[in-house]
Amino acid sequence: MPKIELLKGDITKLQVDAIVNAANSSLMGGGGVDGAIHRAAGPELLEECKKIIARIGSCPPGNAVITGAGKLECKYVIHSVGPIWRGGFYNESQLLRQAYLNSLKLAMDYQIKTIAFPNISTGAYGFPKELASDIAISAVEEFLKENPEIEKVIFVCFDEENYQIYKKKLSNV
Ligand code: AR6
Repeated sequence: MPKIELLKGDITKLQVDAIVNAANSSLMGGGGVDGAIHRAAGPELLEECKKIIARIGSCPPGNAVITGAGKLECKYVIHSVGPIWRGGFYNESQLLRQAYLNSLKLAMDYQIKTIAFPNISTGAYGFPKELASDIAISAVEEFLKENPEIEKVIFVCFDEENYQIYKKKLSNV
């Protein structure tokens, strides 16, 4: 069975152990997938995020934190902060890679077996989609090689452009 899967649609509907949120450093919610996840999960999610921020101050790009999932079908939400694209001059690629890897590390810490990612940074944060998909796929593939305990990683594409990019690149999995 392939370990990496591709889906088109709304990540909030998935029944997996964890879904990843493309959050911002404040963890206070926002638009895009972040807004959709907070709406679907209900106010509990924001309460948990507030507690984390009270403890850590902020969640910088490349980092991730984990909460419960409120009313969602999954067990956990991993809030991962991608970089804002600023022309590629500010270490954005490395930070995006870290956003994926740190999410997967948290998944390992919590014995998460199935995890779904949105296309972090490719919406409001403007990261070029082709480049972002290369980084996301290679980070996940490398991590899975070292950590076979994770059973399934799903890339969830919401927009058609990302879906077509991932479909082309994952046609061999
Ligand atoms: N399910 C899956 N993917 C989605 C959904 C959904 N329901 N809705 C949108 N997407 P964005 P970013 C896709 O902007 O670029 C927020 O305001 C969308 O098509 O959500 O990392 C945060 O609070 C795109 O491919 O996140 C931050 O301030 C992808 O999700 C900022 O935006 C990411 O787009 C983060 O920007």
